[in-house]
Amino acid sequence: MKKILVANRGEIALRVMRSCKEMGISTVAVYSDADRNAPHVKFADEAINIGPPPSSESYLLGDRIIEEALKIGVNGIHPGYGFLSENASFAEKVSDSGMTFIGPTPHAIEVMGDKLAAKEAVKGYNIPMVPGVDHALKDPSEAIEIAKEVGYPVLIKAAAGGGGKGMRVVHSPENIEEEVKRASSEAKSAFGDASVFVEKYIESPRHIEIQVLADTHGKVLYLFERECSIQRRHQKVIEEAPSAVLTPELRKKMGESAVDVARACNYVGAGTVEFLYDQGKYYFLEMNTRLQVEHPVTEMITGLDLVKEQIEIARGKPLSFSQADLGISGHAIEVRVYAEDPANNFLPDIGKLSTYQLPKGPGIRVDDGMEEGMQIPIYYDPMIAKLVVWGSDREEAIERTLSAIDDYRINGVETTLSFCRFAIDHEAFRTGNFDTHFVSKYFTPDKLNFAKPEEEELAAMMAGHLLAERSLELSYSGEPEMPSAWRIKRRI
Ligand code: MV4
Repeated sequence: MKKILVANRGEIALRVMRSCKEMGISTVAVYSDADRNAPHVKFADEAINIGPPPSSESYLLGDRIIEEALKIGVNGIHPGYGFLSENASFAEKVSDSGMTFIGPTPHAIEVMGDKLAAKEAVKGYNIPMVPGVDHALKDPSEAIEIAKEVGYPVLIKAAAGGGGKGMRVVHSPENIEEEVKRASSEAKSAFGDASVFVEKYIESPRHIEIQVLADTHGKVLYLFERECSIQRRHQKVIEEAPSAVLTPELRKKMGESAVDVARACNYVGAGTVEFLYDQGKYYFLEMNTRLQVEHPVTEMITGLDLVKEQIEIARGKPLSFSQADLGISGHAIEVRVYAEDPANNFLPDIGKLSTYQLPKGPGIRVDDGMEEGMQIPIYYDPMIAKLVVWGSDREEAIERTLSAIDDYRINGVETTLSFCRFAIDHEAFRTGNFDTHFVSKYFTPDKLNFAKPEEEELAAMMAGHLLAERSLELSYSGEPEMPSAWRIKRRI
């Protein structure tokens, strides 16, 4: 593979191309009209315009991308995440056209894309699963029987589901048939597949996922876990590795379960196996057959470059290390910086990055796809950057992350940085005692009104100064906004 096309945009396109460059592989970017001047286009050796701004007319046009790739002698296509990354038919067409799809086989994508097919595939492996059924409900009344067996509350899930769509929690038999019908029709319209099933609802779980790597020679390894419980409406906000709750024994067991899941679908490449964790127990949820947004925390604690590994695997090379060679070094935290206003229900904020200055310092890595002066396109995911921080232990990683957030300068749009600061500085996060309900449990917009210690000091000094002036009965005609110094809102 000498020339790789990255069928994506933004930070992940850049991330993938950086590894290609390091490996001496030439890079091809694709871009929509909205991304004409985007950093990923400037970074690439070649770039191809693939259409108008909407994804459905550009980044999702698999056939068009393949056609353009063939014209310029591309050998491999990396899909990044989102867009075409978990599209089995795209993966197949790439291979059929004689190029290499840098990812798993269409079969693995297909099996893991359907939660019931995934459950079926892992059956022979003794992998812990949430109590429930392993087949689509034939009739809504079936749910009553299952719920009786596993006990309420239960969760109705769509087989083709993702991002919480088609999911409903049910607490009693009265409305269960109604909810099954609703979930089913929601699933039908969202995924074109009305199949739903029922599981025991785990009320306060943590979301822990395991990174795996599998080569084409039958070697499958686990690269430990990522803790992803801090999320808002199924959108992850903060991820870390390792998890504060796993013991070495449980880590090994979950890792081996993840390897089994990968084996069950003959997985090849980098993948992630998602588990729910609750009180020392874990349950297999699903497998994501792509490189994930939060992969850098795994890179930081293992010292590996996952994109490099993906490419070497796609070339047919055997993995150059084994399980015993892998270990966890230190602790890594990722915060996602979105152009969203946490004070206003996380409404996407559009605008120009009038100031955009990165934090610096030991252990700090920023993966981004934007630069100062750039208008954030409204057509795509509003993620500006991922701030990834490494420390020798969890405390150091936390302190470094807080400093980095404070040093990040973004003007022109509201961002989720202030929200991330709130979360990381929260007692529940610091002690590691949290679950997937962290945000709804603890966050309200008033929590964003905080100041750095030096600002509080400054405010106190100004206050003292004002009082002194007043007591001397000097006519104070200061700026009307002075009193707000007591409630400085961090503008980051
Ligand atoms: C669950 C669950 C509780 N019990 N399954 C959410 C999306 C999909 N990937 C699976 N999800 C869940 N499945 C059972 N049996 C709770 C969730 C869930 C969740 C999981 C991980 C991270 C965040 C979440 C937020 C809400 C619900």
